[in-house]
Amino acid sequence: MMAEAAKLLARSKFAIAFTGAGISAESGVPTFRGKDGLWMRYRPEELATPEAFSRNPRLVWDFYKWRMKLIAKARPNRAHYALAKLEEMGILKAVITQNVDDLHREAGTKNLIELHGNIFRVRCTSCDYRENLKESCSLEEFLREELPKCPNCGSLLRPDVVWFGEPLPEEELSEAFKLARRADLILVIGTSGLVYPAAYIPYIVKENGGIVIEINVEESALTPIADIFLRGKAGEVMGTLLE
Ligand code: BV8
Ligand code: ZN
Repeated sequence: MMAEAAKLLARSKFAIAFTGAGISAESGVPTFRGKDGLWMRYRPEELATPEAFSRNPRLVWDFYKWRMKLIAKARPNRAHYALAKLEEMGILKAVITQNVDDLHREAGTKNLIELHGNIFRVRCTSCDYRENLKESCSLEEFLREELPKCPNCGSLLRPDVVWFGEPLPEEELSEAFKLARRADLILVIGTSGLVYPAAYIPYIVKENGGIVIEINVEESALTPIADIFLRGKAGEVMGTLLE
Protein backbone atom coordinates (compact mmCIF):
# COMPACT_ATOMS: atom_id res chain seq x y z
CA MET A 1 0.00 0.00 0.00
CA MET A 2 2.77 2.37 0.98
CA ALA A 3 4.77 1.65 -2.20
CA GLU A 4 1.59 2.01 -4.26
CA ALA A 5 0.85 5.38 -2.60
CA ALA A 6 4.42 6.61 -3.16
CA LYS A 7 4.22 5.62 -6.85
CA LEU A 8 0.87 7.37 -7.36
CA LEU A 9 2.21 10.48 -5.64
CA ALA A 10 5.37 10.52 -7.79
CA ARG A 11 3.27 10.09 -10.96
CA SER A 12 0.67 12.72 -10.02
CA LYS A 13 0.47 15.97 -12.01
CA PHE A 14 -1.39 18.12 -9.46
CA ALA A 15 -1.32 16.73 -5.91
CA ILE A 16 -2.69 18.66 -2.92
CA ALA A 17 -2.99 17.91 0.79
CA PHE A 18 -5.99 18.41 3.12
CA THR A 19 -5.11 18.33 6.81
CA GLY A 20 -6.86 18.33 10.17
CA ALA A 21 -5.93 18.35 13.85
CA GLY A 22 -4.41 14.83 13.64
CA ILE A 23 -1.38 16.07 11.69
CA SER A 24 -0.43 18.23 14.70
CA ALA A 25 -1.09 15.56 17.34
CA GLU A 26 2.59 14.45 17.33
CA SER A 27 3.54 18.08 17.90
CA GLY A 28 1.64 17.92 21.17
CA VAL A 29 -1.40 19.91 19.99
CA PRO A 30 -4.60 18.21 21.25
CA THR A 31 -7.09 17.14 18.59
CA PHE A 32 -10.76 18.00 18.83
CA ARG A 33 -12.54 14.68 18.86
CA GLY A 34 -9.92 12.15 19.90
CA LYS A 35 -10.03 10.46 23.31
CA ASP A 36 -7.98 13.30 24.85
CA GLY A 37 -9.69 15.71 22.46
CA LEU A 38 -10.50 19.30 23.31
CA TRP A 39 -14.17 18.87 22.70
CA MET A 40 -14.22 15.97 25.19
CA ARG A 41 -13.45 18.41 27.98
CA TYR A 42 -15.38 21.35 26.56
CA ARG A 43 -18.49 21.44 24.36
CA PRO A 44 -17.80 23.28 21.07
CA GLU A 45 -21.11 25.11 21.45
CA GLU A 46 -19.83 26.56 24.72
CA LEU A 47 -16.58 27.82 23.32
CA ALA A 48 -16.20 28.06 19.56
CA THR A 49 -19.34 30.06 18.65
CA PRO A 50 -20.12 33.79 18.38
CA GLU A 51 -22.97 33.32 20.88
CA ALA A 52 -20.58 31.86 23.46
CA PHE A 53 -18.21 34.79 22.93
CA SER A 54 -20.89 37.44 23.37
CA ARG A 55 -22.30 35.57 26.39
CA ASN A 56 -18.96 34.94 28.11
CA PRO A 57 -15.97 36.53 26.34
CA ARG A 58 -13.67 35.88 29.33
CA LEU A 59 -14.33 32.10 29.23
CA VAL A 60 -13.77 31.96 25.47
CA TRP A 61 -10.61 34.08 25.75
CA ASP A 62 -9.33 31.85 28.57
CA PHE A 63 -9.79 28.83 26.27
CA TYR A 64 -8.03 30.47 23.33
CA LYS A 65 -5.20 31.94 25.41
CA TRP A 66 -4.63 28.45 26.90
CA ARG A 67 -4.43 27.04 23.36
CA MET A 68 -2.22 29.91 22.11
CA LYS A 69 0.29 29.25 24.94
CA LEU A 70 0.25 25.52 24.23
CA ILE A 71 0.56 25.91 20.44
CA ALA A 72 3.29 28.60 20.73
CA LYS A 73 5.45 25.89 22.40
CA ALA A 74 4.63 23.30 19.70
CA ARG A 75 7.00 22.65 16.80
CA PRO A 76 6.14 21.20 13.38
CA ASN A 77 6.62 17.42 13.17
CA ARG A 78 7.88 15.16 10.37
CA ALA A 79 4.49 15.25 8.63
CA HIS A 80 4.49 19.05 8.33
CA TYR A 81 8.09 19.01 7.05
CA ALA A 82 7.34 16.19 4.59
CA LEU A 83 4.53 18.25 3.01
CA ALA A 84 6.85 21.28 2.74
CA LYS A 85 9.49 19.02 1.09
CA LEU A 86 6.93 17.61 -1.40
CA GLU A 87 6.02 21.20 -2.31
CA GLU A 88 9.71 22.06 -2.82
CA MET A 89 10.04 18.98 -5.07
CA GLY A 90 7.19 20.38 -7.18
CA ILE A 91 4.96 17.38 -6.39
CA LEU A 92 2.58 19.07 -3.90
CA LYS A 93 0.90 22.22 -5.23
CA ALA A 94 -0.89 23.36 -2.05
CA VAL A 95 -1.82 22.48 1.51
CA ILE A 96 -5.43 23.15 2.53
CA THR A 97 -5.71 23.01 6.31
CA GLN A 98 -8.53 23.17 8.88
CA ASN A 99 -5.92 23.80 11.57
CA VAL A 100 -5.34 27.20 13.11
CA ASP A 101 -1.94 26.32 14.64
CA ASP A 102 0.38 27.89 12.03
CA LEU A 103 2.60 24.76 12.01
CA HIS A 104 2.44 24.26 8.21
CA ARG A 105 3.73 27.80 7.66
CA GLU A 106 6.46 27.27 10.27
CA ALA A 107 7.49 24.02 8.50
CA GLY A 108 7.97 25.99 5.27
CA THR A 109 4.80 25.33 3.26
CA LYS A 110 4.37 28.29 0.88
CA ASN A 111 0.99 27.72 -0.80
CA LEU A 112 -1.14 27.32 2.33
CA ILE A 113 -4.91 27.80 2.58
CA GLU A 114 -6.14 28.23 6.18
CA LEU A 115 -9.88 27.51 5.98
CA HIS A 116 -10.58 28.14 9.67
CA GLY A 117 -8.26 31.09 10.32
CA ASN A 118 -5.18 31.31 12.51
CA ILE A 119 -5.02 31.31 16.31
CA PHE A 120 -2.19 33.86 16.38
CA ARG A 121 -4.28 36.42 14.48
CA VAL A 122 -6.78 38.60 16.36
CA ARG A 123 -9.31 41.04 14.98
CA CYS A 124 -11.60 43.75 16.33
CA THR A 125 -15.28 43.03 16.91
CA SER A 126 -16.15 46.53 15.62
CA CYS A 127 -13.55 48.10 13.32
CA ASP A 128 -11.29 46.46 10.73
CA TYR A 129 -8.24 46.26 13.02
CA ARG A 130 -6.31 42.99 12.67
CA GLU A 131 -3.01 41.88 14.14
CA ASN A 132 -0.80 38.82 13.73
CA LEU A 133 0.63 38.46 17.23
CA LYS A 134 3.54 36.30 16.03
CA GLU A 135 4.60 38.88 13.41
CA SER A 136 4.21 41.79 15.82
CA CYS A 137 6.06 39.74 18.49
CA SER A 138 3.53 40.85 21.04
CA LEU A 139 2.14 37.42 22.01
CA GLU A 140 3.69 37.48 25.53
CA GLU A 141 2.21 40.82 26.50
CA PHE A 142 -1.10 40.01 24.74
CA LEU A 143 -1.50 36.84 26.84
CA ARG A 144 -1.24 38.93 30.02
CA GLU A 145 -4.29 41.03 29.08
CA GLU A 146 -7.52 39.94 30.79
CA LEU A 147 -9.88 40.94 28.00
CA PRO A 148 -7.93 42.16 24.92
CA LYS A 149 -9.18 45.50 23.61
CA CYS A 150 -8.71 47.10 20.19
CA PRO A 151 -5.94 49.78 20.23
CA ASN A 152 -7.92 51.64 17.53
CA CYS A 153 -11.40 51.89 18.94
CA GLY A 154 -11.34 50.20 22.38
CA SER A 155 -13.81 47.44 21.45
CA LEU A 156 -13.24 43.78 22.34
CA LEU A 157 -10.76 41.84 20.19
CA ARG A 158 -11.60 38.24 19.15
CA PRO A 159 -9.52 35.34 17.83
CA ASP A 160 -9.40 35.49 14.01
CA VAL A 161 -10.68 31.91 13.65
CA VAL A 162 -13.94 30.60 12.14
CA TRP A 163 -16.43 29.56 14.83
CA PHE A 164 -19.33 27.14 14.39
CA GLY A 165 -22.18 28.82 12.58
CA GLU A 166 -19.79 31.35 10.99
CA PRO A 167 -19.05 31.36 7.27
CA LEU A 168 -15.56 30.37 6.12
CA PRO A 169 -13.44 33.14 4.53
CA GLU A 170 -14.79 33.56 0.97
CA GLU A 171 -11.44 33.76 -0.80
CA GLU A 172 -9.83 30.80 0.94
CA LEU A 173 -12.89 28.59 0.41
CA SER A 174 -13.21 29.32 -3.31
CA GLU A 175 -9.44 28.91 -3.81
CA ALA A 176 -9.63 25.56 -1.99
CA PHE A 177 -12.54 24.38 -4.18
CA LYS A 178 -10.64 25.48 -7.31
CA LEU A 179 -7.53 23.53 -6.26
CA ALA A 180 -9.68 20.47 -5.43
CA ARG A 181 -11.25 20.57 -8.91
CA ARG A 182 -7.76 20.64 -10.51
CA ALA A 183 -6.19 17.98 -8.27
CA ASP A 184 -5.52 14.49 -9.62
CA LEU A 185 -4.46 13.32 -6.12
CA ILE A 186 -5.25 14.44 -2.56
CA LEU A 187 -3.48 13.40 0.64
CA VAL A 188 -6.11 13.52 3.41
CA ILE A 189 -4.18 13.63 6.68
CA GLY A 190 -5.44 13.55 10.28
CA THR A 191 -9.04 14.63 9.93
CA SER A 192 -12.28 13.08 11.17
CA GLY A 193 -13.97 14.58 8.09
CA LEU A 194 -16.95 15.75 10.17
CA VAL A 195 -16.77 19.52 9.78
CA TYR A 196 -18.33 21.21 6.77
CA PRO A 197 -17.88 22.87 4.33
CA ALA A 198 -14.16 21.94 4.69
CA ALA A 199 -14.95 18.21 4.48
CA TYR A 200 -16.29 18.69 0.94
CA ILE A 201 -12.72 19.08 -0.37
CA PRO A 202 -11.83 15.38 -0.73
CA TYR A 203 -15.24 14.65 -2.29
CA ILE A 204 -14.59 17.26 -5.00
CA VAL A 205 -11.27 15.58 -5.88
CA LYS A 206 -12.99 12.19 -5.97
CA GLU A 207 -15.86 13.45 -8.15
CA ASN A 208 -13.32 14.78 -10.65
CA GLY A 209 -11.62 11.39 -10.92
CA GLY A 210 -8.75 12.23 -8.57
CA ILE A 211 -7.09 9.69 -6.25
CA VAL A 212 -7.77 9.96 -2.50
CA ILE A 213 -5.02 8.74 -0.16
CA GLU A 214 -5.95 8.94 3.53
CA ILE A 215 -3.49 8.85 6.44
CA ASN A 216 -5.07 8.40 9.86
CA VAL A 217 -4.61 6.34 13.02
CA GLU A 218 -8.21 5.13 12.63
CA GLU A 219 -10.95 5.18 10.00
CA SER A 220 -12.81 8.45 9.52
CA ALA A 221 -15.96 9.70 7.79
CA LEU A 222 -13.81 10.08 4.64
CA THR A 223 -12.38 6.54 4.60
CA PRO A 224 -15.23 5.21 2.42
CA ILE A 225 -14.03 7.41 -0.48
CA ALA A 226 -10.30 6.71 0.06
CA ASP A 227 -8.58 4.74 -2.74
CA ILE A 228 -5.75 3.99 -0.33
CA PHE A 229 -5.97 4.08 3.49
CA LEU A 230 -2.60 4.22 5.27
CA ARG A 231 -3.25 3.47 8.93
CA GLY A 232 -0.67 5.14 11.15
CA LYS A 233 0.57 8.33 12.69
CA ALA A 234 0.98 11.17 10.20
CA GLY A 235 4.64 11.78 11.11
CA GLU A 236 5.57 8.12 10.73
CA VAL A 237 3.63 7.46 7.52
CA MET A 238 4.73 10.70 5.81
CA GLY A 239 8.31 10.02 6.88
CA THR A 240 8.19 6.59 5.22
CA LEU A 241 6.34 7.89 2.17
CA LEU A 242 9.17 10.29 1.52
CA GLU A 243 11.95 7.75 1.93
C1 BV8 B 1 -20.81 27.01 8.67
C2 BV8 B 1 -11.74 26.78 14.34
C3 BV8 B 1 -22.65 28.20 7.84
C4 BV8 B 1 -11.84 27.25 15.71
C5 BV8 B 1 -13.35 25.02 13.84
C6 BV8 B 1 -25.58 23.85 13.22
C7 BV8 B 1 -25.40 25.22 13.26
C8 BV8 B 1 -24.45 25.87 12.49
C9 BV8 B 1 -23.63 25.13 11.67
C10 BV8 B 1 -23.81 23.77 11.65
C11 BV8 B 1 -24.77 23.11 12.39
N1 BV8 B 1 -24.68 21.76 12.15
C12 BV8 B 1 -23.69 21.56 11.27
C13 BV8 B 1 -23.16 22.75 10.96
C14 BV8 B 1 -22.07 22.99 10.10
C15 BV8 B 1 -20.85 23.04 11.00
C16 BV8 B 1 -20.35 21.61 11.10
O1 BV8 B 1 -19.83 21.08 10.14
N2 BV8 B 1 -20.56 21.00 12.29
C17 BV8 B 1 -20.13 19.61 12.43
C18 BV8 B 1 -19.51 19.39 13.81
C19 BV8 B 1 -21.32 18.72 12.19
N3 BV8 B 1 -19.89 23.88 10.31
C20 BV8 B 1 -19.84 25.18 10.63
O2 BV8 B 1 -20.46 25.71 11.53
C21 BV8 B 1 -18.93 25.98 9.72
N4 BV8 B 1 -19.65 27.13 9.29
O3 BV8 B 1 -21.31 25.98 8.34
O4 BV8 B 1 -21.38 28.22 8.46
C22 BV8 B 1 -22.86 29.55 7.32
C23 BV8 B 1 -22.69 29.80 5.96
C24 BV8 B 1 -22.95 31.07 5.49
C25 BV8 B 1 -23.33 32.10 6.38
C26 BV8 B 1 -23.46 31.83 7.75
C27 BV8 B 1 -23.23 30.55 8.24
C28 BV8 B 1 -17.70 26.44 10.50
C29 BV8 B 1 -16.87 25.24 10.86
C30 BV8 B 1 -15.54 25.69 11.43
C31 BV8 B 1 -15.58 25.57 12.93
N5 BV8 B 1 -14.24 25.91 13.47
N6 BV8 B 1 -12.17 25.40 14.31
C32 BV8 B 1 -10.84 26.57 16.59
O5 BV8 B 1 -9.97 25.80 16.11
O6 BV8 B 1 -10.93 26.83 17.78
S1 BV8 B 1 -13.72 23.39 13.65
C33 BV8 B 1 -12.56 22.37 14.35
O7 BV8 B 1 -12.87 21.09 13.82
C34 BV8 B 1 -11.12 22.61 13.95
O8 BV8 B 1 -10.91 23.57 12.97
C35 BV8 B 1 -10.75 21.24 13.40
O9 BV8 B 1 -9.70 21.28 12.52
C36 BV8 B 1 -12.01 20.91 12.75
C37 BV8 B 1 -12.17 19.56 12.17
O10 BV8 B 1 -11.73 18.63 13.09
P1 BV8 B 1 -10.46 17.74 12.66
O11 BV8 B 1 -9.38 18.66 12.19
O12 BV8 B 1 -10.89 16.69 11.73
O13 BV8 B 1 -10.00 17.19 14.03
P2 BV8 B 1 -10.68 15.99 14.85
O14 BV8 B 1 -10.17 16.06 16.26
O15 BV8 B 1 -12.15 15.96 14.60
O16 BV8 B 1 -10.06 14.68 14.16
C38 BV8 B 1 -8.69 14.41 14.32
C39 BV8 B 1 -8.40 13.24 13.42
O17 BV8 B 1 -7.01 12.97 13.46
C40 BV8 B 1 -9.11 11.96 13.86
O18 BV8 B 1 -9.63 11.31 12.72
C41 BV8 B 1 -7.98 11.14 14.48
O19 BV8 B 1 -8.17 9.75 14.27
C42 BV8 B 1 -6.79 11.61 13.68
N7 BV8 B 1 -5.50 11.52 14.36
C43 BV8 B 1 -5.23 11.70 15.69
N8 BV8 B 1 -3.89 11.58 15.89
C44 BV8 B 1 -3.32 11.34 14.68
C45 BV8 B 1 -4.33 11.30 13.70
N9 BV8 B 1 -4.09 11.09 12.40
C46 BV8 B 1 -2.80 10.91 12.03
N10 BV8 B 1 -1.77 10.94 12.91
C47 BV8 B 1 -1.99 11.15 14.23
N11 BV8 B 1 -0.94 11.16 15.09
ZN1 ZN C 1 -11.49 48.39 16.76
